[in-house]
Amino acid sequence: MIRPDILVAAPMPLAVMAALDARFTAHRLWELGGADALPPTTRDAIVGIAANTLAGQIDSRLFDRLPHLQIVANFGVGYDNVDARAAAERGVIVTNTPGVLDAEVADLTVGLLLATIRRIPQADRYVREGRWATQPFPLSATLQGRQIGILGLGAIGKAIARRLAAFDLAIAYCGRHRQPDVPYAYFPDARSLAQACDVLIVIVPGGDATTHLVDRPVLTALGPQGVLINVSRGSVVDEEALIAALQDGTIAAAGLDVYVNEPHVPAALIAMANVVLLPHVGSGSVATRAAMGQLVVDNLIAWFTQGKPLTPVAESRHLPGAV
Ligand code: 8YV
Repeated sequence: MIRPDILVAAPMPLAVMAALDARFTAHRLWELGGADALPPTTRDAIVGIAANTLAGQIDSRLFDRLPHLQIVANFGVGYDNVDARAAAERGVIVTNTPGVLDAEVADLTVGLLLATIRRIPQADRYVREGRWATQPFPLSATLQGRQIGILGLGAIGKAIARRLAAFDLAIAYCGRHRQPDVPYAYFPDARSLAQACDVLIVIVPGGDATTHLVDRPVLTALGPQGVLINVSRGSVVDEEALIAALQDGTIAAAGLDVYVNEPHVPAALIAMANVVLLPHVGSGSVATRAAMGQLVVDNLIAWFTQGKPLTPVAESRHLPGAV
């Protein structure tokens, strides 16, 4: 088989890099000094990109430099790092990694929620600092009796809802449409959902349509017992409004896996005792990252051998080969 030239935008798990090297001529962007440094012969040869949410924007600027690009296979279910509309205009297919990480992210979300409300990391620090012998750890708030609001009831949102239903909690959701086949209460916008709940779990896709969906009025509606959990994208929450809301008691606590300017976390959040901060690890187990990487490889192979990607994103589905 010919070995198509692909650009790997950021390092992938080692086994995934090996699988890419086995089937493709894989150009490592981080070793080449960035897109502008690519020699013209390489640019002309590249027909695919293995992208990663960590690797910056894959957009028209890059597409302009790669005249023979056919497919962008993204390592991640979210693909706000890829301008999928601009890609479609050029006939370039975009794929993502749905399905293989839903359970992992949902598990982590439940863990982060419990950690935030029961103050598990703070309790761990308390023991390590030798403070238990002096005074018992202060009692925490409770998860029990809470009204859970899920902002974005896609596959991961549903996996979170199923898990929290097993905790005997009332669940409501907000999304673009009411879903007739789910047993949870529906609210048409983030503010009315927050008004009805005291836990708000953010799991909508990132991008322009959801930027600052959670703003000051939504946080005010969540209320002084309110807990915000964000496992989607930092851009969905107005980070400054969140910091102010945590500082002045508008809401009680937050558990965050994502931030506006990753990997930089605002010093104001780090300084607060009522937040639990994770370094974007929702899908971050060895097994799940391997499954995501395999799906990136399989999408590229399916495209170049059969002209048919496995998991094209919505913006690509009208393109030849994607249906
Ligand atoms: C990242 C994610 O892809 O799937 C997503 O949308 O945010 C993550 O799984 C992962 O952190 C690798 O960059």
